[in-house]
Amino acid sequence: MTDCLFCKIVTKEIPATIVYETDRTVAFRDVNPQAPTHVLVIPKGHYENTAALAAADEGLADEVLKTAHAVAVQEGVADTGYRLVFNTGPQAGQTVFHVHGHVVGGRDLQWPPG
Ligand code: DGP
Repeated sequence: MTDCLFCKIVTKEIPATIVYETDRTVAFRDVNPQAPTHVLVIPKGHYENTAALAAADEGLADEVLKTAHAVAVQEGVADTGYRLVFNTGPQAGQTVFHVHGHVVGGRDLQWPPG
């Protein structure tokens, strides 16, 4: 999608700190981190939200999930604990409409979230 911010990170038109990549996914540091580890995991293809990702090609949602866990392992937060959050829709605070999972960890996290 031509004017999607995260599509431009995939094509490297916009710089980002990429920490992990597979054939169909990429993970990069959030520009406004909320915790010591705050990485966004996305499919390289454009899917607006979790509903679109769930309806995508077989295995893509699975690959996004596996990439998120691989990032947590790589960041050293898999054992201490981390949160994987997909804000979906305006009431959940989704601001970028290319589906992304936030991998957040490295500090105690409050529950319930705000
Ligand atoms: P959400 O509110 O769930 O749609 O989260 C969008 C996240 O995207 C937010 O935490 C900030 C991050 N973000 C926005 N623009 C950029 C950018 O240009 N680069 C990077 N690395 N992250 C961005």
